[in-house]
Amino acid sequence: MLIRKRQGWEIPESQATPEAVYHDRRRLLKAMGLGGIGIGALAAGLSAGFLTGAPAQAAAPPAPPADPSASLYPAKRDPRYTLDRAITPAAIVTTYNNFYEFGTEKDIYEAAQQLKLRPWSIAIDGMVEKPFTMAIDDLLHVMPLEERLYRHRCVEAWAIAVPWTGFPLKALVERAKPLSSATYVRLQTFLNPKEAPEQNQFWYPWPYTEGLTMAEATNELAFVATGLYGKPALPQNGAPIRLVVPWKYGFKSVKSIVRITFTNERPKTFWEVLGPTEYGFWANVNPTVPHPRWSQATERVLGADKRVPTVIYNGYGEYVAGLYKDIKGEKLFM
Ligand SMILES: Nc1nc2c(c(=O)[nH]1)N[C@H]1C(S)=C(S)[C@@H](COP(=O)(O)O)O[C@H]1N2
Ligand SMILES: [Mo]
Repeated sequence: MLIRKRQGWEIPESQATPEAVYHDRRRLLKAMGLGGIGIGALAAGLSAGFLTGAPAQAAAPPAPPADPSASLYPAKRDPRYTLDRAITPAAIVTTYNNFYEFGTEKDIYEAAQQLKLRPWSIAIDGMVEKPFTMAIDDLLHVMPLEERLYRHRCVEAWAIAVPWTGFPLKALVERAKPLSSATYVRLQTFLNPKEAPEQNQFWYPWPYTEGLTMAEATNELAFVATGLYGKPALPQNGAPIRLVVPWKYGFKSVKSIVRITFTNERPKTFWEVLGPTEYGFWANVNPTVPHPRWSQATERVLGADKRVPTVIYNGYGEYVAGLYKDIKGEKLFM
């Protein structure tokens, strides 16, 4: 966001393929590998496979390990959360991403496949009765999984609408048993430069860190996503577990979380450290408060080829406006 030079929201129309592509992504990838034999490889691949008598399948890439949580999806949709727009095609949401650990452009989805999703565990620590660590699959089995349709508004003024699967952050906070003295929760992404090459760039304050007040974290809208489009999440979208806080700019929705810390100090967040005059702790969506370098009045709806007016709290004011009514002297909208 800070260092981008071109308009990354210009998504080529060719990427706007139907949702079915996502639903069959693994099979598609496999088919593409096999397709190499059928098409291009009639030149190259034949020598490797056919001429030596090896089966054609030998040229296919190894299938990714089956996701152990796959049977939990799809979860029942929670009808309380409705959209004012169409769900964005999955092919866009899974190929147009911000995930700086894998690069600063929008096309990191291939690089992100290096992220190993198992084993994965989440540490709960800080001001809690008793710190603990939990394996993702154990957590998934005790949390109340549901599907919610949420709008997402990036600070860069593009927007998507996504069917997330996950559970309310509040359920995890309750399980963590924070002390009454805890006033903030800090959420951190993994740190592994071997899998995430951009984490070798020392000028970034890795690991990516975000934070919420306890009141925000226990608001019913604050969601922890473990899947999308009725399937386990993919690495590029922050698998296996990410935050989704749809009334705030997208950078608050920290991906691929490994640690959740309860504290009485306001967390210093990744983007706030990098650009304190442009990105703050609160980052609530507000069309009337421009970013120092661009307007926030409208947003580009990916896949719909149009701009629409941005709405305060991204349209979720009825849930969250009350959180801020008594807060004075804070930059709530950056
Ligand atoms: N760890 C981590 N989390 C992150 C980011 C990131 O670069 N690293 N980018 C954020 C930003 S700016 C946005 S808009 C959303 C994008 O989520 P999506 O790619 O799943 O749409 O992830 C957020 N979470
Ligand atoms: Mo963003």
